[in-house]
Amino acid sequence: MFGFLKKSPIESKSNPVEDMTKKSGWISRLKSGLARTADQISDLFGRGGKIDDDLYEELESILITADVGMDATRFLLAELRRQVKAQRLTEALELKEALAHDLIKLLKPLAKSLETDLHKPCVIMLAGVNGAGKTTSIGKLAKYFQGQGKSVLLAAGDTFRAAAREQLMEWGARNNVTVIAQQSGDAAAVIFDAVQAAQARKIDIVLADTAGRLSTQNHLMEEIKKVKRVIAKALPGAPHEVLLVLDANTGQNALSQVKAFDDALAVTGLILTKLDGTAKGGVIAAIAKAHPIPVRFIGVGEGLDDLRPFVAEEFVAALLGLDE
Ligand SMILES: Nc1nc2c(ncn2[C@@H]2O[C@H](COP(=O)(O)OP(=O)(O)OP(=O)(O)O)[C@@H](O)[C@H]2O)c(=O)[nH]1
Ligand SMILES: [Mg+2]
Repeated sequence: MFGFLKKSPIESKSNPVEDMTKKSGWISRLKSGLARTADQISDLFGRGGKIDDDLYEELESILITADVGMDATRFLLAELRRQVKAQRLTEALELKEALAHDLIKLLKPLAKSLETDLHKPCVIMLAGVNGAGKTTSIGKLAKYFQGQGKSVLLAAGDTFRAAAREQLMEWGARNNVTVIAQQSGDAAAVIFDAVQAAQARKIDIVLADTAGRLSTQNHLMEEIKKVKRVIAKALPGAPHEVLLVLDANTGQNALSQVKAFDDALAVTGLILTKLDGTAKGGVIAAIAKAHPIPVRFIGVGEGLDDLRPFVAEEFVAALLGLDE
């Protein structure tokens, strides 16, 4: 019934046996990350029975607890009631199936993959609050793009802490890619140099790290806007992608981060990290409803392979605990 899980694009080139192992590892991590929500859904619908007001009410509270948020929850419930009426559904399990379809419909528009072939170098800038997973995601993205046969260069644009530069250098060494860094200097200057170096060396992709900041820190938001303007001076049209990195554990707060960073930087894509932890995952639905921006990648761990493109069907299956 729910056999809609698709093959992820990253696996298209390699060995099929290896792919199956990697894929099942990925799915099981995602599933265990979202298990809290999936367990509640399974408990609710596992009882079977008929569709009634209690079922709707319990579903509403599960969705809100799962960080789906009031707006998206109300929207989903209204959609479900409409379908139940139109299709004359009566069984709880039919409601679960309708929920899966509605969630996929809501999330599918966010599953747009990042196109890096249109520009050379394609300059990708990462932003987000402190500790969201920017630097770690850059490490994983370097591996991901190299896996597609692309050359990558990293820009150590977090110039606030020496440790941040070293952290990026380490990811660079692990992936065997060049990291452009300066002992001192500002973020804009470092990334400007990196873009020029990438042009000179005919590199395909530049990944630019930036320091974590809260959207309420006005001077830091001004600083990152300047970083973006300076990148455009090094290469007109760049940055080609502004990725906002969100920690899935921040729940509804992620939505305010999306709004604030989008206002400041015109964010073109999101990365949702730490879906392997205690995250409830529903915030993607809240974002899809209130402020839709493509979710380019999701992260389910600290390892190099723990980042993949967002696939709506795969995500919904994990969130609702559906069988493949
Ligand atoms: N479990 C888990 N941990 C992650 C994931 N992504 C990042 N982390 C961890 O989160 C912590 C912060 O990650 P960083 O990449 O340093 O975050 P950052 O956004 O660069 O942080 P600042 O530069 O301080 O703003 C590290 O301990 C990472 O290993 C993920 O998908 N899952
Ligand atoms: Mg960092």
